[in-house]
Amino acid sequence: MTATLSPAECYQHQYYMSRAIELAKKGRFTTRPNPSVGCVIVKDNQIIGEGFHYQAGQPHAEVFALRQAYERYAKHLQGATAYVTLEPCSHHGRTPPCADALIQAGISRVVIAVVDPNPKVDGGGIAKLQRAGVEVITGICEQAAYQLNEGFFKVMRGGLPFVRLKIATSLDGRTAMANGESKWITSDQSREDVQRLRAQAGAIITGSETILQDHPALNIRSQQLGVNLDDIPQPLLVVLDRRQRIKMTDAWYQSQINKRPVLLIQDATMSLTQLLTSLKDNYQIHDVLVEAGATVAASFLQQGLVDELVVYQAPCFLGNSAKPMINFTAQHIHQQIIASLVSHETMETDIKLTYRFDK
Ligand code: AOF
Ligand code: ZN
Repeated sequence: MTATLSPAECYQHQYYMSRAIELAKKGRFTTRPNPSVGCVIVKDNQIIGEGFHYQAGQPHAEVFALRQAYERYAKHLQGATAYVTLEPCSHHGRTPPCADALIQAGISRVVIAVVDPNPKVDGGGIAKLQRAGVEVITGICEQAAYQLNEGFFKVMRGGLPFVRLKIATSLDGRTAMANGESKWITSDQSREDVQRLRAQAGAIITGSETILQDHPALNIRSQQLGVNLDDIPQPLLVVLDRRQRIKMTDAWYQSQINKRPVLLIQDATMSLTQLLTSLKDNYQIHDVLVEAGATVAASFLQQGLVDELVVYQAPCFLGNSAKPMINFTAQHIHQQIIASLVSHETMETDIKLTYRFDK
């Protein structure tokens, strides 16, 4: 829908939308299960209001931006343009519809990056604005806005939660010594980065072997996430325990359930697809982080359930008796699992490699 815009208009819209995307990112660890959304209000080529959604239940991005615009510019917003990274909502949820708030404020034009696929909205916000005579432009910085909330879009469009698999490995593809020792192969910066992955996830999935071997905390504890730690919901910890080796009376289990939600999967008949379906339907989870051993990692990969693989590779060799990063067997080259590298970054002594899988 940008076809009729001149290059100069396109550039202008992209400029302000980029700012709205930056604002949206400020909520990326705290809005779950809601999407991260940013909004900028522009009048006479000046930003007069900025806002972003911070937590579910709190006002949406548009409301914060309008409040700031009112404060700075009185109530005369005629002629102003609102840039929003997601279509303004049209439903009465935990908060009233943002489309109504924009109309009542007298906003003349709304520029939207991406349509909200939530069935409660899904074009309803755009229709409402247009009926009220507000000009609507969509599709500005669409890809970047989509990337803000990949899990939300995937689930709202009928898919399973977005699955990210994280593996910390040596140069020879090993994750720990045979006796379980693994602290620490990767750098401080890599481990700090994992805190970001956890803070974006509604659930962390691990296996009973990892729990019994390492007693890991698998929680968010970093003070460097740019937001108050108390505002970040601890992800649901999902433990795959088909052999029923973990007991509710275990010290580890007791220590966890006092601090965060834990889901123990002891039903051997439940498939990973059924688990992911249940996480989205019953727990409103859109993003999952798999932090597990080689067997669980292989199951997710072989079943084609991984959207993104993040590998932190440390500059060491652990040798042949150390544990492999992935546990699967293949006889023929056509049985290989192929990933596509999308980015690489250094993390002190390590490299962070991010891969996607063709679906
Ligand atoms: C917007 N602006 O900043 C956000 C939107 O329960 P509620 O009332 O918070 O509504 C949540 C839904 O609203 C969410 O699933 C998504 O469709 C939309 N999020 N919409 O206009 C915002 N965060
Ligand atoms: Zn809204």
